[in-house]
Amino acid sequence: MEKPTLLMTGPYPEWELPLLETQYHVLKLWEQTDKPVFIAKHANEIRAMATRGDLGASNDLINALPKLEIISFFGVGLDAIDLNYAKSKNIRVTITPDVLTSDVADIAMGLCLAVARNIPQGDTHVRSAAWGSAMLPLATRMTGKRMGIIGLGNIGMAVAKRATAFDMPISYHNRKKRDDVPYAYCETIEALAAQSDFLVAVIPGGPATQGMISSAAFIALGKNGYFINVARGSVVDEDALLYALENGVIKGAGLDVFLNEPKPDARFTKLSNVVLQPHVGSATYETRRGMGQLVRDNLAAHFAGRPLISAVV
Ligand code: 8YV
Repeated sequence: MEKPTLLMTGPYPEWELPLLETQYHVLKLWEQTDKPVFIAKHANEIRAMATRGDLGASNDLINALPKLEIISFFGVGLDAIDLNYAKSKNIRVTITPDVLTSDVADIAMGLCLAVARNIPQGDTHVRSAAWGSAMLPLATRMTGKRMGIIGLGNIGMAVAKRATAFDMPISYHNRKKRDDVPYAYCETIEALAAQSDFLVAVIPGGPATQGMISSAAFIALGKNGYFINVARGSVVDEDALLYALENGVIKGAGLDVFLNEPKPDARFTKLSNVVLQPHVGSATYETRRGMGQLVRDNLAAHFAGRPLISAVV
């Protein structure tokens, strides 16, 4: 039987391509100089798309592919696709949940510790041979401080589990109060911020959460509070965050995501009270292997006529 044609919007870890190529005729969109011409040429053969959270699938791209049946995301973020549009075109959409939960929660905790305990500064201190001649400023304890989680989904729960081991009392904000957790619920982000020392964002991006964490939240978090973002840059009013960091409205931030990736606002790099990461929440061998496997398993299920494993549409 002829292999179905799969359009990849961007590269996956290098081991994935040969695995995909055993099952599909793979087209590499990112290598094309004239993408619209390339799409037009292959429009009638492309039955599947493998994309990433950051690249998504625009309505224009979906519209240009009349034979498209399934879009498989390497990631869980769905802010770069219009799900209703995909649904209206009868296109299935899958994501890679669960396999990345622990790693994203781990990086959230790592950022909390890194910014509060000045880990990057300590590293620089040793490397620069300043140890012995200059003193590092004292850091802030994390154990026992109040943890506030914006978005108590799977990743939020994994953050709560880790924070519990740090003896942190936990509060959260969600669209709806959860009846199955022992944590304190706050109806607004500002109320949550007011009772947090570490405020961690793990909500999905997209229009519904755009700029949701605003200056009012930073004022409520206060001058001893830390803001951590492992969700999407879009969930924060980034100017308000920069203002808060530059003017001591909050103490510091640990950021894995930004509004403009991969070229975040340069003002972040001038600040000494932030720890910055290049969107690596899920970037471990273990998780990326799990994500690749789940993309392939969903595609295989689709073409075998079996139920999809992790479909959102
Ligand atoms: C990935 C992510 O970095 O799952 C998501 O939404 O942001 C991350 O896991 C991304 O999808 C890989 O490109």
